[in-house]
Amino acid sequence: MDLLSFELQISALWALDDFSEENGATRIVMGTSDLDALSDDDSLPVAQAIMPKGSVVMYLGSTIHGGGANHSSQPRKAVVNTYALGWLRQEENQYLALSPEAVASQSDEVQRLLGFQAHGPHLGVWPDDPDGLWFDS
Ligand SMILES: O=C(O)CCC(=O)C(=O)O
Repeated sequence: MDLLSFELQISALWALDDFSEENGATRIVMGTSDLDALSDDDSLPVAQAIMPKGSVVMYLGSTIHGGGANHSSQPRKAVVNTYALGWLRQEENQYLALSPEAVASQSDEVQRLLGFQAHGPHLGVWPDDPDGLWFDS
């Protein structure tokens, strides 16, 4: 499967205040997945998450979105939970369940599936790579 043929991220944005046009409720460009398409087509519909406090709007990581201008006199508060594939862990803690030798005997692909990989330079890294099992993703 091509790495970019599936979604890597999904976000849930919870409104802690009423979201309105005036206070810049979240705007989502419908049907977008890349900026090139947007620059070629400025007629794509933009939805605005006008919703009461306590509501949630969810969007895929590939969807172009952002906060609107807040023309009210109050801040517009929200909590955003973003679930990104690179941050997920498996249910079983394979780091403790498997010995380093058992992991080392597996292919690189299986080691990655077991969670022995880093997500970028800062997430899931182990300083100094003491057993040689960690590598760049
Ligand atoms: O301010 C907003 O409503 C959008 C926030 C946003 O785009 C984000 O946190 O990813």
